[in-house]
Amino acid sequence: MKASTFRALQVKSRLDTSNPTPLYKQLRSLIRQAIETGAFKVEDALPSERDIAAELEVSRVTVRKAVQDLVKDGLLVQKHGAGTFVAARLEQPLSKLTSFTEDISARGMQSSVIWIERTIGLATPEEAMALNLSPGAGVSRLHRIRCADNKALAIEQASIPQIFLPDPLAVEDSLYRILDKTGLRPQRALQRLRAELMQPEHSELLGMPPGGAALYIERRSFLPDMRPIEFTRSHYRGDSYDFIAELHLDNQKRND
Ligand code: 16G
Repeated sequence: MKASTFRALQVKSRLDTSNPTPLYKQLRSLIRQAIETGAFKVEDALPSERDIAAELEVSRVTVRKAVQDLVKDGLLVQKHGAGTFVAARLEQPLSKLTSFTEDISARGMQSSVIWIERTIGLATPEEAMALNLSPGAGVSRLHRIRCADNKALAIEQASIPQIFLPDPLAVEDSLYRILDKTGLRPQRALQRLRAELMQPEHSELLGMPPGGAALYIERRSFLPDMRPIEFTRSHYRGDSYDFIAELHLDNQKRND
């Protein structure tokens, strides 16, 4: 990307010195908009700080502060010696029942796990309800940070009936790999998504500023005989992950 891209987007004329909002914040939101609307493409290199400052007739400090904030928010990445780039977003089709490990490796990236907890406990009322267990039944709990190429993307808390996963320590990286091995791979899942603000304890674990956008996802998955096998609650960084749903016109309408 050249500094002239900023001209094409009329960034300079949209910066308003009479506005009480500091210039770096105005510039930050204009760059954010350009990324979110696709005007700045994923993995595009940003022009140098000096070129942007010259093009927009603002100080280099203004450009630096705007860029640094967007790096902190995960929209831009700085590669040592190479410059600043628009960060890649990961896309997951909502209709495929895949695992995190599979999703990430399908994109040519390396997935990894930072374990917070792997324990056995008695089902809470919420877990018992979600997993169709009697109160007090045993559950294996996996609490972990999920990373792609060492960048923390989500915090995940999975509960699996203990009868299906007697030893949570058996899961070294992929839960679905272990379930596959024991013939217990889920076949169907229900997912509920909602937007949330990143909670302070999560933002710290994901290395992003508190109060940023996050996506909460709950997955309940089932074995072919409909017994629930998994109840997982995930908090994804809102700035790095897109969930894509493919929609079809229903047959009734198609025949109208
Ligand atoms: C995904 C699933 C999660 C599942 C995990 C298994 C979503 C929102 N969640 O993260 O429910 O437990 O994959 O991944 O997609 P693994 O086999 O890599 O542990």
